[in-house]
Amino acid sequence: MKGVVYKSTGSWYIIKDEAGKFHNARMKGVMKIDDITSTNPVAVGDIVEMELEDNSEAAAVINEIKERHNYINRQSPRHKHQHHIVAANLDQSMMVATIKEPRTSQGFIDRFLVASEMYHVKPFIVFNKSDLYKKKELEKYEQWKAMYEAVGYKVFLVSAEKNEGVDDIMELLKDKTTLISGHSGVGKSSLLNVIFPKMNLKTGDISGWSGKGQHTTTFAEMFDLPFGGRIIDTPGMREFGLVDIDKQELSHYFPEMRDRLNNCQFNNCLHFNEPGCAIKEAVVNGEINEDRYVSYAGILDSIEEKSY
Ligand SMILES: Nc1nc2c(ncn2[C@@H]2O[C@H](COP(=O)(O)OP(=O)(O)OP(=O)(O)O)[C@@H](O)[C@H]2O)c(=O)[nH]1
Ligand SMILES: [Mg+2]
Ligand SMILES: [Zn+2]
Repeated sequence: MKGVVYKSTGSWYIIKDEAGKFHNARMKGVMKIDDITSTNPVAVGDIVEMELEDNSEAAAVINEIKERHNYINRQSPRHKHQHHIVAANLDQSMMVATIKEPRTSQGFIDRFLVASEMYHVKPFIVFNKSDLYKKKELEKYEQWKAMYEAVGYKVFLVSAEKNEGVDDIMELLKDKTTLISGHSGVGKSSLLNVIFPKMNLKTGDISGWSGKGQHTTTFAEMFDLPFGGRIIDTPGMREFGLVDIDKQELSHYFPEMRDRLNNCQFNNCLHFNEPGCAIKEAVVNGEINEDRYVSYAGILDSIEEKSY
């Protein structure tokens, strides 16, 4: 019987079958998986083949994972050399960021954008908690909006608290499978509760939330949207460690660099110290935003060269 994984705790799963019925499932003891270094072989969004156990209606065993159309992978927070598949079979990804309580760094946003580009998932960015923004934060928002829109990413300003600006996002979510990501406490679950009040997701309460990233959502979970489409809520992440990336390919995942790569003098240019570099020239001319270049350089520096 075929089904789609809606929730994964790492040891058991909730799967919706083709008739729309939900089953609790676990993995068959020994299952051959191609990516043995992953901390979670089955991820939310995966299409699986399962077998009902002992004619029981509710319990199933997963015995096959269908090939993924795409997925987003990150470094496991606990094991640096292992991967963690955030979700599979996505149409787009929504980065929820905040400029206040807490402030999301540009480095974090850019890493997430790179990961989305790498795995062919179309990202957009939502700045939440606009009700808390004063002049300084609104200026920062305008600056970021201009910078990201120039590169081709959609940017939105919303308040889940005041239910402001959310309609535009709903339009974008319709009939798509969307992954939501961002630091803990930025209001991912709160936003989903505004989009679909019946979800009634648990959100962190202000008094208990210290700003240190006490996670309220603990497992990734997918929901069907009433107006069509599916959305995946995820636990907040502190960092987004990229995996499976070479220094050489990084600039391909910055759209503003991708378009200019062919103009560099050397075809293995890392756009760092090389002469005749079209990317650095574009930064100097103001055609590439300097802050984006700084992000690029930071990520480049963090990529360990594979030793063969
Ligand atoms: N002022 C303000 N507070 C908000 C807004 N959206 C969410 N919050 C508050 O921010 C806190 C965290 O919200 P959550 O929705 O639990 O955040 P989350 O991103 O789901 O967090 P994790 O599940 O831990 O990853 C809660 O206290 C919310 O009430 C907003 O638009 N404005
Ligand atoms: Mg949450
Ligand atoms: Zn170059």
